[in-house]
Amino acid sequence: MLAPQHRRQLLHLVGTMTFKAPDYYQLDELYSDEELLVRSSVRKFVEERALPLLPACFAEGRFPRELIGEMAELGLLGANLEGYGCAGIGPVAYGLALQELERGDSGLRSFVSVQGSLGMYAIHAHGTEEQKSRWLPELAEGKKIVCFGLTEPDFGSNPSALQTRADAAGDEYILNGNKMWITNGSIADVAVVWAQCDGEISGFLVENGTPGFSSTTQEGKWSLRTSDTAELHLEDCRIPRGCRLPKTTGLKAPLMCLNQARYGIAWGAVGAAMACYSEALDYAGSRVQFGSPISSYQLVQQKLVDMLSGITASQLRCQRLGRLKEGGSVRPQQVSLAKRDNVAMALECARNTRDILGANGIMEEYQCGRHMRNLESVKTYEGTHDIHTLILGNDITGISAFGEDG
Ligand code: TGC
Ligand code: FAD
Repeated sequence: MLAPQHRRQLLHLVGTMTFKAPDYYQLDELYSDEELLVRSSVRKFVEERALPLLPACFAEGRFPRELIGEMAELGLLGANLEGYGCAGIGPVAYGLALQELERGDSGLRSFVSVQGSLGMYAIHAHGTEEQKSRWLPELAEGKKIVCFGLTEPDFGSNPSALQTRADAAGDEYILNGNKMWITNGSIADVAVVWAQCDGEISGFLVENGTPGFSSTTQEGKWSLRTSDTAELHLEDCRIPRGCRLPKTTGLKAPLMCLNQARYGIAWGAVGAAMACYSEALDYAGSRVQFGSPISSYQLVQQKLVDMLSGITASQLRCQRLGRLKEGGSVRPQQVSLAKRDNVAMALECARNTRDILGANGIMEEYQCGRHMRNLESVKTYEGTHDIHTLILGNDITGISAFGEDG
């Protein structure tokens, strides 16, 4: 249920929207007023506040930090969590919000996914009352930023064998290891770090500024350029015992967080696809070649129809997944199918749009190239496309094809 202060903020924001999203199967009829309100307010925010900034941020390789406050006011940080100043919206409203953010840019959605679904969720689900009260309100207000350090240089798809260690020493833990590809890594006030401890994977809250803890921004990305990505270094980093997330014993704890973020990505990808489809449809209707708009040619129509068909299938998948999540019966493998297929669909839409735009498709002033480059990262993170194929293969055959460690 949407908290009253967030509802007031959303109503204030809703106005005339210029973007008309494809809704071929009239899914809007299936959303509640509250879900539609969340969607339209985030749509307006993206249109008026984010999209004017995002192309330049992408060109500069800069995360638009100035948008954090407004996203917090909209209740977008930890939006689907209950209490501690979080908005407490339902899974479908949350999905629609992420869809709109990623219509702007995958980097913007990434920030919100990591802050809420990975970092805040980890503390909310696995933390003590003291850890929750200390961190969650300020994280929801955007006054503090969190990152989630699971991946390491040598352990990406297979985090079960990660090497970072936490060794107990009196009333402290000593952490040693390196994390890589960490979203929000160099701007975070606190990192959720996953480490081997007493023979199990466990989560630890490491504050920025702790001696022995540092980060290095990963420069040179041609994808997700509006998102901060960093390496984390832990060198004899001592933290109080109370910084361990007590309910984390085993890989299941971080995987539970990934589930939340993968769910959001499934919706987000639809937003990126919508942005591309809309650009392709507009362009094809106005670009004249051989005496007619290119939208009048069968081959171009086929591409447009393929995009609409993919978007519609993904919208239906999200809708159903959201209702299952609302009812508490969604399975991780169902989330995997949606993350895998919706991202592949969005990437295909971005590539088709680039093609329909001809030479213009490679220009920064059009969105499809930025979305296409971003979606290459989205395809890889939170479990690669192929890892989700193996998760599903395992589910339907009962046979794990991950290899020796799987
Ligand atoms: P496995 O034996 O299958 O599972 C271990 C335990 O965990 C349970 N489990 C899950 N629980 C909740 N959600 C899920 N999705 C779960 N998947 C498995 C499982 O039931 C078991 O529980 P129990 O009680 O029996 O102990 O573990 P495995 O070692 O065989 O690993 C399986 C595998 C390969 C699927 C897993 O390691 C995996 O998902 N790998 C991909 C790694 C990944 O996704 N990394 C993401 C890093 S974070 C990130 O990318 C953020 S980008 C965000 C942004 O910027 O937007
Ligand atoms: P690898 O695991 O080395 O995989 C390489 C290739 O091998 C892939 O194609 C993969 O599908 C394939 N492969 C691997 N195993 C198998 C197998 N058993 N069978 C068949 N094929 C296989 N991580 C975090 O912890 N926190 C973050 O905030 C975060 N943010 C990220 C942001 C960005 C921009 C990017 C690009 C990544 C981020 N990641 C983050 C890391 C991300 O989760 C990993 O990149 C991802 O899990 C894949 O790991 P890897 O890159 O090491 O690839």
